[in-house]
Amino acid sequence: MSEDRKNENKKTEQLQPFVRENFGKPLSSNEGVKISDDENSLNAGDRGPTLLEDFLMREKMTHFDRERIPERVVHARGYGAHGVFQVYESQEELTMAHFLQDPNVKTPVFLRFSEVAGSKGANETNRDVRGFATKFYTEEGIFDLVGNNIPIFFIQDGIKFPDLIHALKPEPDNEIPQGQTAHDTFWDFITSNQESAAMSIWIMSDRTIPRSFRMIEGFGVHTFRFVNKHGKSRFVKFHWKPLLGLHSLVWDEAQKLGGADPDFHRRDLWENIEAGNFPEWELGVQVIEEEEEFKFTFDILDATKLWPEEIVPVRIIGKMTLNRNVDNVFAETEQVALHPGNIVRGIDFTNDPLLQGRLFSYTDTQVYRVGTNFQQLPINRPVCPVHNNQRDGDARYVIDKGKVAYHKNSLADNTPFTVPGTEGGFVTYPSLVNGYKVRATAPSFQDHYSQAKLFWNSMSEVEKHHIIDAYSFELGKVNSIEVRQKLVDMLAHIDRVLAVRVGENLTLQPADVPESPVTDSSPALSMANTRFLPNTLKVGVMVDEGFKGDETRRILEQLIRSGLKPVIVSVRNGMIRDDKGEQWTVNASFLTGSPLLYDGLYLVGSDNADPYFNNRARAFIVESYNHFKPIGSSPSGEKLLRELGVVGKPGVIIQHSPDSFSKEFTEAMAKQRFWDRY
Ligand code: HDE
Repeated sequence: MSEDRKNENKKTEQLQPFVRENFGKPLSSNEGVKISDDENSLNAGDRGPTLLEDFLMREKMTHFDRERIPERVVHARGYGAHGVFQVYESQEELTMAHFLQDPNVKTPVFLRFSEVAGSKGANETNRDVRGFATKFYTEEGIFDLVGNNIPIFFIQDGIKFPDLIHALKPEPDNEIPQGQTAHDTFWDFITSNQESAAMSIWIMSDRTIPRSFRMIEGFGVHTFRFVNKHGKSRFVKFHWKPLLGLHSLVWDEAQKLGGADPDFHRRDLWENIEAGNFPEWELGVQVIEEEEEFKFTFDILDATKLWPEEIVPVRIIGKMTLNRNVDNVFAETEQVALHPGNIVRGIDFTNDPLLQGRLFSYTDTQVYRVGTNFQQLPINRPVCPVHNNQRDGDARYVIDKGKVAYHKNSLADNTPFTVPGTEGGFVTYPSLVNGYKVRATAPSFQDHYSQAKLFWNSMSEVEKHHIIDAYSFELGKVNSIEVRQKLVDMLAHIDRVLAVRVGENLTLQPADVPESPVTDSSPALSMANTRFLPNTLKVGVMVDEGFKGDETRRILEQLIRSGLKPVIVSVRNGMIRDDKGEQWTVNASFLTGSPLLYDGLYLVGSDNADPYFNNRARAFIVESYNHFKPIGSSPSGEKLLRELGVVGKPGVIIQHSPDSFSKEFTEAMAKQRFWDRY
């Protein structure tokens, strides 16, 4: 086996001793005693009381009673998968990080996506920032890039994080609403902390209602450092760009999906990895030279600011592929302990005050939530050797040999020994720090509206419309008129038109305040400029008894070849016959399926479709049409589309010849939404 292959398999192999296969094995207690009866407690007589000596029942119950660990305070709802990362070419000019040197090295990764606000059981399609947290198991230790799908953050100093989260979470008196920002305390916090202005407009954009985890961007958010082997440091920001492009749901769809499939995102990720459609992201870096730190109109250490790609280009340096689902969600996804403080040689921190706050919080939370020895759990263990003098603590797994557990010693030749920086030891970059001890925000952190305006200027008309609707929805759910007014006034600092349009929906006038003078835009921020592909999009194919089998098969084969995933939908689950009497498997009935679950519909129908079929197909089409999705139809279904008055509308494609239909329909699916329908 080649060296690279060994490297790639290391994490998988390392997990193997911990993976227990229970299938076909005898039942035993945790102490290894084989169990003869697991359905009856030990009772005094078959109608008598249970005996305290029933050690098997007591073991089962005490373990069950402790099955939950505290959920994460934030990002509780999450889902993860394993994969690999590979750099395209050596980055030694920039960094000595081992995993960024050799394009042949495949570094194992674990990626956990999450929602910030919702608790562990929340709907997955709520409007929310998504966590995008990657653990790299490098040869020189663990590097965690614990980011979000939005490049900036709400606040500038970590000390405000508990306040933000208290305002964001369900209100404590009635614990309403779950996993949502549309309530008084959240918007009270935003409007009382104007540094959140730019983040507020990002979260009102379509980015917070993604179509799929596979179609979101990831950002490290903070400014880190890259340090090369000559000790030269540069400022760096990390980006993840999805190869499937950046795509979102529409708001009405996202809300309804909460009911149709609360597990929409995890199901999508799980199913695609199981089917071998491995999601991929390219890693990009923006780099600023040390000497250029003060060259920009924004402070590069302020986490409420991004570095526009048009000013500081993103260099693509490698690719991550997710290729394996977990074996057990609790053991892996729930127990994974990510921490922005986990860095390796070649990467270092900056004085970004938000990052500094995070460096304390994450280990603290892991020790409380998972336990002192959380780093020894299989999902958290590095792939390289670990030797030190830390000992004991609850649930210690590793058995350290020998009597010496201290540095410096002579009894064990002073081992484990320290490693100088020149030989691979971690050495902190010696950045200069001087100043008075103060509790203060830098004056260069005070501009809160320029980048909010930049984002607004960069949006397409459709995106602007969605942002106005989103603010109007959220504020409409806020009871306090004062808070509503404060938000409309905050928007007036960003853009007058935005403030007036939101204000109109709430019968409020924006205050007369100075508007940001920024006229620039950053095309890279608009989702309209992403890539559009048909790959892995789902087509609901509605068929009724006696449908044209040969023609449908030919079309579906062409759709599948172009990457689409047909789902056969019909009146009932099980099987259905075509016009030749051949049996087809039905994947979903009108009852178990939903137009919300498909990216487009193809109405095959049949020449003699029954009234119930037509009735349900009509409802599916109306819903998909209202969500701007492509709709295709065979000649048998055309009559129904005519009745609905949608023939000739954008993205509605009637089949004249099977081949040209497949091509046209695939193109429409790749486009995904037809905003010009109304
Ligand atoms: Fe976090 N954050 N955070 N955060 N965060 C946690 O750590 C915290 C911040 C992010 O999939 C917690 O293990 C503070 C920014 C992700 O397991 C906790 C501050 C960004 C995840 C915590 C921030 C994030 C977390 C909860 C302000 C984007 C989920 C449980 C200084 C760059 C990781 C845990 C996973 C999780 C604290 C700000 C992203 C409580 C104090 C900025 C993706 O430690």
